[in-house]
Amino acid sequence: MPIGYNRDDTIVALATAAGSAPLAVIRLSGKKAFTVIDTIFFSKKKVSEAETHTILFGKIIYLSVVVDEVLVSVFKNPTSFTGEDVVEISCHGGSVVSQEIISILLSLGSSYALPGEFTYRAFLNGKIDLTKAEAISELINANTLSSKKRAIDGLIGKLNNKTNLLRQDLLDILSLLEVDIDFSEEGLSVVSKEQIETKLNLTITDINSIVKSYNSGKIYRDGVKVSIIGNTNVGKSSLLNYFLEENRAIVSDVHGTTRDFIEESININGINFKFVDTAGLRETNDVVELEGIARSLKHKESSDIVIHMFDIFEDFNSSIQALHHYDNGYKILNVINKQDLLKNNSFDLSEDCMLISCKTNYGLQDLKNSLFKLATIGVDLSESNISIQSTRLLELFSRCNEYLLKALNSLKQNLGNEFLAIDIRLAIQSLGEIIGETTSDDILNNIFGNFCIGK
Ligand SMILES: Nc1nc2c(ncn2[C@@H]2O[C@H](COP(=O)(O)OP(=O)(O)O)[C@@H](O)[C@H]2O)c(=O)[nH]1
Ligand SMILES: [Mg+2]
Repeated sequence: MPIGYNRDDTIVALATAAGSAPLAVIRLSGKKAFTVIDTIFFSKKKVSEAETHTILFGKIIYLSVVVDEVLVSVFKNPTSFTGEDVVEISCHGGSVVSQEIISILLSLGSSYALPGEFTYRAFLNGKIDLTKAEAISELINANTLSSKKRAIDGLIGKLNNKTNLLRQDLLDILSLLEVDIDFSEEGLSVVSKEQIETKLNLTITDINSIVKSYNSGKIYRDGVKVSIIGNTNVGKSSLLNYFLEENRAIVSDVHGTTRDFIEESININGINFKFVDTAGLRETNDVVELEGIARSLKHKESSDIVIHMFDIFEDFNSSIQALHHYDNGYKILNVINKQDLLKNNSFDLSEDCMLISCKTNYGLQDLKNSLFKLATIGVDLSESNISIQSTRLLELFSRCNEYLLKALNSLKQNLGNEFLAIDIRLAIQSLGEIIGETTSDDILNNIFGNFCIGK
C-alpha cells in the first residue's frame, strides 16, 4: 500500500482551486464523515438521516458562532466516488471561509487528505481501476479539447475494455495450448500451429497500435515547445505576435530589444503550441543581454521545434548549412523574414527554407501549417483509436508485446507449447498490471502522488 494511504481515518480537503471565487467545495470522506458534519451543520435534517444523493441547505455553526451558510451534498457508501460516506460542502468562495471550515473539520478528528487520496480510496474500494484513475488525472490536467477527449475515453472505460478484450484473446490462446498439451500426452494434436500464429499476430498488431499511440497522447498532453531563435532585429518578436494574434512582445528596430524570453501558448488544431520568443543572438557586453542570450540557448535545447529566423539581408546560406549538421533532438525550421523588402524576385531560396513577411503576413499561414506538420510527424491524429498517455501504460503494453513476440518465436522454432504458454502467461500478467490487479506500491505511489490534493 502506498505511503501514508493505509488509513482508516476520515479525510478532508478543498476540492476547488484556492483563491477568490464565488464558491468553494470541501470534500469529506470516511467512516466518520456524517458524524463529524452533523456536529457542526444545522439544517432541517441531519446528514446521517438524509437520503443519499440529496442536498441540504443549512448553517455551519462552531462554538456558537455562525461560520457560513452552505449546501451539503450527501453520498452514502457505497454509491459515492470513494465508495465511503462522503459529503461535499459548497461554501462561499475565497480562501478564508473554506480554510476555516477545513480547520474545524480537522479539529473534530478528520485528517488532511494526501494528494490523490480520494481517488486512491475509490481504487481500493473497487469503484475505479488504474486506467480510470490515470484518466482522471489526465482530465484535470488536460489543456486542449483533444487531450480532454482522450482522457474521457479512459474515464468511460474504453482502455479498460480494450485491455480486458486483449486479455480474453490471450486466455483463449492459452486454453487452446493447454488442451493441446493434455492431448499431446496421448500423441494427439488438436490445434494447428497456424491457428495459434494467426491469433498471436492479431493481438500483437493490436497492442502495437496502442504502443504507437503513446506519441500522439504525449503530444496532446504535453504540447509542443517552439523556440524562435535568430540574430537581433530579424523579426522574432513580430512572429510571436503574429502567432498570438496580439502585441505581446515589444517590436522595435532597436537591436537587442528583447532581453528576456517571453513564453505564450496557442492552440493549433487541438494541440497546444508553446512559443518562446528569445533575446536575439549577437556579440554584446551588456550583462543583462548576455544572460538573455544564455537563456535563449537553453530554451533552444529543450525545444521540440526551433524556428531559426533570418532576415533577407543576412548571409543565411552558410548558417543554414551549419544548422543541418546540428542534431540535438529538436527539429529545425529555417525561416527568412522581410520578404516585402525584396526588390525583385531573383531570390535564391534553398530547400528546407521558408520565405515570410511578418509585415504583410506573406507565407505565415504556410509556416503555421508546416509547424503543425513537423510537430505531428509519426503521430496518429485520428481520435477514434485507443490512445495511452502515461509512461506506465507504455511500459506495460510494450512488455506485453515483448512476451508475445517471444512466444511467436518459440512457435516458429517448434519449441513446444509449454514454452509458449509461459510467455503468454507473462503477457497476461502485464495486462493485469495495466488495470491494477497486481501492482507494486511504488507504482501506486507514483500514480496517486501525482494527483493534486482534494482529488
Ligand atoms: N519590412 C519588414 N520589417 C519587419 C518585418 N518583420 C519585422 N520587421 C521590423 O524589424 C524590426 C525588428 O523586429 P522585431 O520583431 O523586434 O525583431 P527581433 O529583434 O528579432 O525580435 C522592427 O522594426 C519590425 O517592425 C517584415 O516582415 N518586414
Ligand atoms: Mg525581439
